[in-house]
Amino acid sequence: MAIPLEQPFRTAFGAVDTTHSVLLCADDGEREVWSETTPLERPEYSPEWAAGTFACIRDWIAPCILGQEFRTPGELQVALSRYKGNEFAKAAIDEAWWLLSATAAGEPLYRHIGGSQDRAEVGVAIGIQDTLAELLDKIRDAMAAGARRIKLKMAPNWGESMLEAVRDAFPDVVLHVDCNSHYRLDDLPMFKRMDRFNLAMIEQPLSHDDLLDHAVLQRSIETPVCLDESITSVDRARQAIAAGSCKYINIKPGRLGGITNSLAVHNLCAAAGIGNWIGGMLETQIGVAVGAALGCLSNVTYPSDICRSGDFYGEDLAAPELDFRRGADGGLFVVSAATPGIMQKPDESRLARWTIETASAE
Ligand code: OSB
Ligand code: MG
Repeated sequence: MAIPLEQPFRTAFGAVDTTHSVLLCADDGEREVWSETTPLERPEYSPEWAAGTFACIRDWIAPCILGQEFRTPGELQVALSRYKGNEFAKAAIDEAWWLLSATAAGEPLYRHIGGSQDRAEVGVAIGIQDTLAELLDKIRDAMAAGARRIKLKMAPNWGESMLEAVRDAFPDVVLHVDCNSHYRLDDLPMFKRMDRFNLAMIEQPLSHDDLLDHAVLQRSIETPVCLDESITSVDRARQAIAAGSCKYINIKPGRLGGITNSLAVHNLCAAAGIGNWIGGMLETQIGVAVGAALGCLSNVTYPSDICRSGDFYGEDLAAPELDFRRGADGGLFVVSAATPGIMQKPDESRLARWTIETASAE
């Protein structure tokens, strides 16, 4: 699928104006579910990209699991482990397994995966803007709409002086930056200076596949480091914790190969005193609903990037919209306790309009 965004989303790796997403419709003979995985069009965030993810599912992963029985998520993981990497591709299958399992059990997804409450706190992520005035307006709007924290994309020319202006205007807002792996250890003096901004964390400052340089950085600064891109498996999370690479790990089910690994990383972090929150990849309301279910887990201690449809889309592929609460006790999604699995499904006409390529088991 290629789904147009209302406005381009600019980050250190470039501007995204269309979400490239793979939608999977899975059927266990009795029920049908839809899952979504959104690696982006180009391999700019991670080594995966949507057309490659689609081909990987079509040519390798689907043939290896179709028609077989997987009674536990662990059995499915064993089958998927035959192929290396390609976590976004595996995520579509693993999420479908969990949605079928939740639907068969008659349980909402958040409860089926062990969520401790039916709500998930959220913040807003704001991309690189043309001017500081536009950025300050967007922060003001996001706070007024109930955001519990603000995340700003950071890049060369959109760094310390941008943060200086934001902190002048909003001294007390809970704030963090996301560097999308742009910097290197040579930039250590800048990260040391950034302690003065009292940021809640710095997300993925160094290389997308690094753990060790992040450990050096975390030892040298006060501000917590949060890893995103680097945490592509349960083993990588364990190694990051052991090395002291971060104080937070953001959980993205796509990047981690699905819900099974997301739960394992969550539990490892809870045991180690590492905070979690749920990341976003410009998903439609299907992916957002899965993120919101994960956002109900007990070790999600910081507001998540779970976006409202209108944050990025003029028209969303999927409906209904999740239930967002504003106001003093707001800034959170209340997930549906009434529907087994998740409520969200693609709209047929939008599905037809935005589909690039399809493949089916028959
Ligand atoms: O690094 O978290 C990221 C979007 C696309 C790719 C990578 C990232 C993002 C976001 C989106 O930051 C934030 C959101 O969904 O609210
Ligand atoms: Mg990130």
